Order: sequence, then C-alpha cells, then structure tokens
Amino acid sequence: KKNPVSAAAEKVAEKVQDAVLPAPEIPGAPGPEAASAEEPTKARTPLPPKRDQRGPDTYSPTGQETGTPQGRVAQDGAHLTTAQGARLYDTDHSLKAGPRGPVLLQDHHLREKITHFDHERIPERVVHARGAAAHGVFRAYGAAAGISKAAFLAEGVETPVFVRFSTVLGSRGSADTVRDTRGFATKFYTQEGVFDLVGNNIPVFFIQDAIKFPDVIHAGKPHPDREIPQAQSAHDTFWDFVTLHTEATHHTLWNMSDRGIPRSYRMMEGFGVHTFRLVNAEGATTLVKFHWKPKLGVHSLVWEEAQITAGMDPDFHRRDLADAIEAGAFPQWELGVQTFPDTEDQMFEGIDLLDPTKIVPEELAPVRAIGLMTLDANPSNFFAETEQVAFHLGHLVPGIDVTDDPLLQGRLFSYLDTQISRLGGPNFGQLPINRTHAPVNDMLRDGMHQTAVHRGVAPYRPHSLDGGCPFLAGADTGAYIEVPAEVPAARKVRDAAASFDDHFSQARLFWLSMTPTEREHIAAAYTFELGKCWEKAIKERALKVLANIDPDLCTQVASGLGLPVPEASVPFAAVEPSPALSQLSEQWPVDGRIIGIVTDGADDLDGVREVRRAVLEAGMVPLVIAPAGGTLDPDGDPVTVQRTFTTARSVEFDALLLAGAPAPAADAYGARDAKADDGAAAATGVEPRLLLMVTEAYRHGKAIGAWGAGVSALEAAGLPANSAGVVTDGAASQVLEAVTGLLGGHRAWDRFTPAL
Ligand code: HDE
Repeated sequence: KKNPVSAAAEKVAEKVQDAVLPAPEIPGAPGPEAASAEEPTKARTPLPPKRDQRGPDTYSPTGQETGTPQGRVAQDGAHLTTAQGARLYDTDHSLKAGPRGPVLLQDHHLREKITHFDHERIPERVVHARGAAAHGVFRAYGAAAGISKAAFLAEGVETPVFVRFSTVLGSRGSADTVRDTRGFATKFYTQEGVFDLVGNNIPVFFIQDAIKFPDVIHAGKPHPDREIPQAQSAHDTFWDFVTLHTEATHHTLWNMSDRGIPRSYRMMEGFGVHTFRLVNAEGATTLVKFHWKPKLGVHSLVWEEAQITAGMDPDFHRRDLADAIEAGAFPQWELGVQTFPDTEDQMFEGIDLLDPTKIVPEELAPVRAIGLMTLDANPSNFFAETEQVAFHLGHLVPGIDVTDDPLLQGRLFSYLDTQISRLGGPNFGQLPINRTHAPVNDMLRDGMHQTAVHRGVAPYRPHSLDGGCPFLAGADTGAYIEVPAEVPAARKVRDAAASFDDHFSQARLFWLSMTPTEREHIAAAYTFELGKCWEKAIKERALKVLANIDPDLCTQVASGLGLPVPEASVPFAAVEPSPALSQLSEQWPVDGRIIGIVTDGADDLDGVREVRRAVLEAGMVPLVIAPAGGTLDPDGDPVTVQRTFTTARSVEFDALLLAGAPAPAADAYGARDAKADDGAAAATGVEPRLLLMVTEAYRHGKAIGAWGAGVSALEAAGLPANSAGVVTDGAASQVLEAVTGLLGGHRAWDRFTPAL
C-alpha cells in the first residue's frame, strides 16, 4: 500500500502537470524542464518582476549594499513550504480524523496559514489611506547647488525615488476621482540619507496650526454615527468646520476648483506647501517653496465625469498611473523652487512665509527648475511598497532645513508617531521600501520586528569596547547640522501672528485669477457641496464666507441654493491676479491620451486602421469600440475590438472618433432598457448607448470627430456638427488631426455652460 503522503503528492503533481506554465527565460536559470512538476526537487529561479515593475533596493537593514534583492523573495523554488521552510504535500485539506472526521488541533499548517491570514491587514493611514505609487529617478540640474549643499541637488546626480499619490479623506477602498486634495509624497534615497518631500497638489492648507489637524480631519471624515458620506467633503461637518475656521477659506476654494478633481496623477502639480530653509556650503541660508511641475500640464476632470467614473472605475487614477508606466509613457515632473531672502521677519512682499494658507504668486517669485523626476517602474507588491512606505517631514539631509511654520512643526511630530502604530513598532525604517541607501550606524536597538542582527556589546557612546566608537561627524564630514537660526525673545503664548488673521485676500486672488469657465466650475462645486448639506445655518454661514471672496461667486451659489445673498463683512483686498494659477491657458502634450474609435464593425475599417495607427504614432492610446467583442475582418487585415457598448462608457476616453453609427443591439440588456425609456433614441436607428456616450462626451467638453457614416451618429445624438470641439470636416486622418489639436488644450472649453 502506498504511503498516503506520496499518494497525495502524486495526485497534486498530476493535476499541476497540465496547468504548469512555461518557465520564463531567465539568463543562467535552469532550463524549462526544471519547472516540470515531475521533478519537483530541483530549485527554480523565481519569476522575475514584470517588465514595468521594480521592487525596493538591495540594501540591508543597516544600509549595506548586499547585491541580492532583500525582501523580494516570493514563490522562490519548486516546493511550497511552511513559514519555517518545511515542505508541504497538501495545502487544500485540513488534517482530520478520517475524511469525514473532525479537524485535529495538531494541524500546525492549518493554524499557521489561517493565523497569518487573520493578521494580513494593518491599520490604514488615518489620512491619505487611498493611494498609488511608483518608482523613479530624480536627476538634478545643479541649479540649486549654490543655495543648498544637499549632495543630491548637485548637477547630474541621479537619485532613486519612490512617489506615493493619494486622496486625503477616503478609506483604502474608496474611489479615486472624488473631490479632495491629493497627496504627492516623494522619498529620495540620497547618498546622505533619505529626504522626504511630503506635499500635496494644492499649495495651501486648511489650517495654520497643527493643533487643529485632528479637528479638521474629524470634520472632513464621515459622520461618526452612520459613517457616511465616504471620501467626500459634501456634508455638514466639513462645511461647519471650514466656515467656523475661516483660515480654511483659501484651501476650500482650491478644492472646489478643478484642482480638486485631477484627470490623472500624472497631470497634477505638487507643492511642499510650507516654506523650507536651504543652506549652502558656506552656511548661507535661503527660504524656498518647493513645486513639482508636470510635463503633461495640469488637467482635471469635470464634476459629472468624476462622479460617473467613481462608479464605473473607482481605480481610475491608480490604473492610469500603472498603465502609463507599463506602456513606457513615463510621467515626468520638474522640481522647482521659489526663493526668498531669509529675513528676520520671514515675510516676502507683504506675504507671511510662515503662514501655510498663503502662496507667493509666481509672478512675484518665479519657480526656478532644479531637477527632473521620471517615474519609470511600477511597484512589484502593493502591500510591501505602497502600503508600508512611511514618509516623514523630519527625514532631511544636510542642506535642507525647516522653518517655524506652526503647521510644519506639528507635522514633524505626527508622522513618526503615527507610523509606530500603523507599522507596528519603531523598526519600520528597516522595511525594504523604507531603507536608506546610506550606510547606517545607529545605536537604536531591539523593538518589535527588529530584522537587523546587531553585533557587539556596546550600543552607547562613548565606549571603550567593540573596537572604539563610531565618530561624530562635523560640517566637513557630512553631518546634519541644524541652521542656528535666531529665535526672537518672546513670551510663551497660545497665539498666532497678527498676519495670520488675513483669511480672504488670497482666496480673492485665486478667484480673480481664474478664467470664466473655471469660475463656473467653482460656483457649481460650491452649489453642489452646500446643496448636500442639511443645516440651513451652515449654508448661510458659507454664503457669508463667499461674500468675503467675491460678490459674483456668492450670488451664483446663493441663487443655486435658493438663499439670500449676504453682504461682505470685510473690505476686499486690492489684489493683482496671478495668471499662473489658471489651468486653461496653454497647449500641452497629448501623450497617453485615450481615444475611443467607434465602428459598427463594417463601416470604414480602413479609416479605423488608419487612425488607430496614427493615434499610436502620436503616443496616444486607441481603443476600438464595436457592437460585439472579438476581431473585425479576421480574414483580411484584422482589427481587435477592445470595448463594446456593454463595457465602454464615455468617461474612459479623452476624445471620441466615430467611423460608423451602429444600430441598436436587439439583445443587449442595456439597449432594451434605454430603448424602452427613450423612444426618440430608438427612432434614430442608432445604438442608444452610443448616443449616451456621445452626448456625455459632449457635455464633458471632449473633442469628438466623425466622418462617413459616423456623422449620422452625431446627428442622431442631436449634436450640432459645427459646434465647438466637434470635427466633421474631411476623411479619417484629417478628423484625427483636428481632434489631436483640440486635445492639446485638454477640452473644448467654450462649450461649457454653468449647468455642468
Ligand atoms: Fe499629513 N499626515 N499632516 N499633510 N500627509 C499623514 O502620516 C499631518 C499635511 C501628507 O503617502 C499621516 O504616514 C498633520 C500637509 C501626505 O504615505 C499623518 C498635519 C500636507 C500624506 C499626517 C498634516 C500633508 C500625509 C497619516 C497638520 C502637505 C500621505 C499617515 C499639521 C504639505 C503620505 C502617515 C503617504 C499623511 C499628519 C498636514 C501631506 C497622520 C498633523 C500640510 C501626502 O501623520
């Protein structure tokens, strides 16, 4: 009789044999036969990361280069094992007293597997829980070398980076396209230690003092009784807070603007928000504000599009970032600085540099580019990297120091503190994604999840054992030395500077810098958000705040809410608009834009092939939409269908091209519904879901091109052929050319109406 263990192993081997995938070709690895289930004793080189993926570095917990990918092992070798390395012959059945008997407590494998699973989750971040990240490299231009001695800012130095983008309010599983601020946190693995630039896509913050952070977040998070609404500011407690703390007016206005609903993480600016202090080799200091400028320009969704996308594709931004990187369309940002003299009063042109609710307009202090960041690889493992990465404002390198901004000062405490509970102890710096690339020689010992095996007996200084002490460094040997900034003699107070009392002038500056279209969007956003509030008193208070920004804005929102227009309570400041704040002024690259190409499966396939090719050549992504999936013209020059009317929705596309006008699909569930509801659509003889797609794209300001039979779909949708952003002149290639031109401006802006 056969030993039951080998019988089970054989059974599994039989099953696996058919399913086993061809072994990937890895240089130096054993040949494909080694992966055969028949010879399970030969070790196999682990699967390499996918082409677009990179994992953390090869540094050891103490910062030494090991040459082997630390913490990158998974499914390494031919045999499944327990966590202790014992080989397993079965992982699908618990150990029982007979096949129908009770499960035995001695089944260690069962208990280990379930116990580990039970503890797979860690607490999500208390803010910025929802995020996506990528690896990349930062290359310094050298332009900041005169003002900062940071080695990674010297000309030509390349530094690996890891960047995590996030929303603020939503929980880990919430939708990407909600109206919110976005986090933009960058970890630079410099040779002098880790430098974290933990910024946002909005250059100001809601509050001026960190002590209010728990309050503003409690107000923005879902109501504590029912835990709704998720990932939104459109509710009473948020508006209650921001109207009672009017320092929040400026940031709230940015959130209500198109900046609150970015088109893509790749198309956002980033800001360090606070003023930082740079110090050069001579000890001279300069105050700076950090800016990330995206090469693709700053672009946004429109509100209805953002809402539909939150349902159709809650992972829209995460997918967009990963897809772009996988396709080789690596997003890039220039890092820039605005520089200010480090004066005693820390003011610049009347603007308090220590007040995080204030910007310095670029017209007053231009942004000087100091380096280029390229994100060129996706993480290999979301949990190990994106979830476990720990950013901290206090991770500074020589040449970069902080200022006395009270928001910044509080953040210096918060990040380390929160990570101790989120990552389960003080040793999270040893996690592969958090490891510095600089050598580590600290005297921190023990603690939860210690992975370094420290040698020696004398983790203290000075000592006379362990071969002497590590020496202390000086300014000439790369020590991090705080700038000995003067602290003015003063009394201890719980107070703020008088300049912090100006809550409205810069909100007005922002409003006046917007184009009419952007103003329409802002007024509509306030009307939506306040319209979702329940308490009338909160809406009335919000209108009083708006009255102090601008009477037009206040009047529009008040009329939308059906409430009277209050008077301003503070005089309007005389402010100069800053055109740099508007998103709509320029033409931008179209790389990575997604073009939906609609065909009925027969009409002008040559045109479809031609525009498909041209779209790809222009660095954009063509997606062919047809009534049914599969391949068109399979025996000729085949065209693959990527979307059908069941899987496509307008929000996925930046522009639409119509090569045909498909008839309604008789059997499609959605089509039947739409036809029943919409006799007019049925009467047109055009697929109702295409009509929805076209009208939606039109409402959202997207470029639409049509030729041949496609023009009749436009007509059926009731769209005027000669209206803004609708192209019907010429054959396929001419239509595409005109549509590409429109995409450079992102949207057909003049199509917008206040109704959006
Ligand atoms: Fe944060 N913030 N924050 N914040 N913040 C966190 O740290 C905090 C602020 C920002 O992708 C937490 O590890 C306080 C401004 C980003 O992992 C926490 C205050 C700016 C991220 C924390 C602020 C930011 C965080 C939660 C008021 C832009 C996500 C999890 C003084 C300049 C980083 C964590 C990531 C995360 C505290 C205000 C940016 C709780 C107390 C201003 C991008 O420590």
